Amino acid sequence: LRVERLVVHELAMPLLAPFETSFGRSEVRRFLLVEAQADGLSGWAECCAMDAPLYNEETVGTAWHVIRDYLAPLLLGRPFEHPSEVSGWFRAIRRHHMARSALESACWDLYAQAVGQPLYRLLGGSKDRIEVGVSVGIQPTLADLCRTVEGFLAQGYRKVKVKIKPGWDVQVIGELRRVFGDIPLMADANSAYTLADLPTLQALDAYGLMMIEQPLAHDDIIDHAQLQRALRTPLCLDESIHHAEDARRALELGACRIINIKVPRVGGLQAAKAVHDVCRERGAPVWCGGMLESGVGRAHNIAITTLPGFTLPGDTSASSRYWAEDIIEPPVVMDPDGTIAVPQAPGRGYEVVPARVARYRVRCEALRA
Ligand code: OSB
Ligand code: MG
Repeated sequence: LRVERLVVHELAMPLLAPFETSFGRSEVRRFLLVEAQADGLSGWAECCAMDAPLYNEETVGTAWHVIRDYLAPLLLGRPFEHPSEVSGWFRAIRRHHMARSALESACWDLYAQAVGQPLYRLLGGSKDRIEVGVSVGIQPTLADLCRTVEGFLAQGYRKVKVKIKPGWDVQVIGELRRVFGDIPLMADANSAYTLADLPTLQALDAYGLMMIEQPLAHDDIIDHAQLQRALRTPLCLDESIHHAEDARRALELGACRIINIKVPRVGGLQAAKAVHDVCRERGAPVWCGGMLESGVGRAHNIAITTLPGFTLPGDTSASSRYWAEDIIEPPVVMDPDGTIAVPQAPGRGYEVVPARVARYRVRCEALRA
């Protein structure tokens, strides 16, 4: 296969409800879709970089630039036997993992369609259903939070992750435990704390959380190792892990016991498999994180979650948790038992609806070799 044409679409889709984390608040999700065309087929993937460089250093604008001016020229017209080759073509480019991931993941989808296999099977996955949870943003009040969590629990989500920040932490977790008892509960701080907050983080230890995600700096694994030694609750790293070597070092140092794998954060599906393998060799569970993706990114997240080391429910919630109308058909649906059925059709398994892409599109460019 060789990608003959690469179409980059920029979309702006309104979220059903604003999503607030310790680094900011989103009401409209701006993101890129890439469409890799070859032999009459289109492979699709999503670039989940956000408006502003607050989660990581990438933005919609940097991703557009790096895809258009650096990555697409390395991809277009070059033949591959298997999509596992593609990430190597981008090796000379430093970082920009979300931009790289979009192109690489689109090649996996394209290849899966060309060989008539579902993407998940091509990746070596075997589950036919995946377990999922929901990530709940910071809410205006505790009562709002409880109402929101109650609604998600009623739908069947198997894990509740709440965003925390200084001043919205111990009291919040305490209230959720008081109201909902022993539910599968975790907290994600998106790097809002330092070791000076040890007393607060130790106070969370009393609540039997499944894990605390990325409490300390985005570029740290040393302080996280010190914190992990002071807590019973497992730490999970998100922002700090960019590739399989980061995962190996973090686990060997004791900086965490669990890793959140986001395909785009680590640079693509091949890289995500490598992080998964490192964790599995060391007996560390992984789960699939999310970045408020449209159905396209969600389809890739479902596929990677079928690998055997993904033993904890991920953040891949149903389309209806984010969107009035997703851009794929069928939408991603969660069954009342908190699982999503893995599609068995060739490729990503969800059709992209062109009229809906067009409705939310704000910029588009077709690139050729
Ligand atoms: O840290 O996992 C995170 C959303 C945007 C940026 C970072 C994160 C998140 C989420 C939402 O937690 C996960 C999702 O529902 O897609
Ligand atoms: Mg996180």
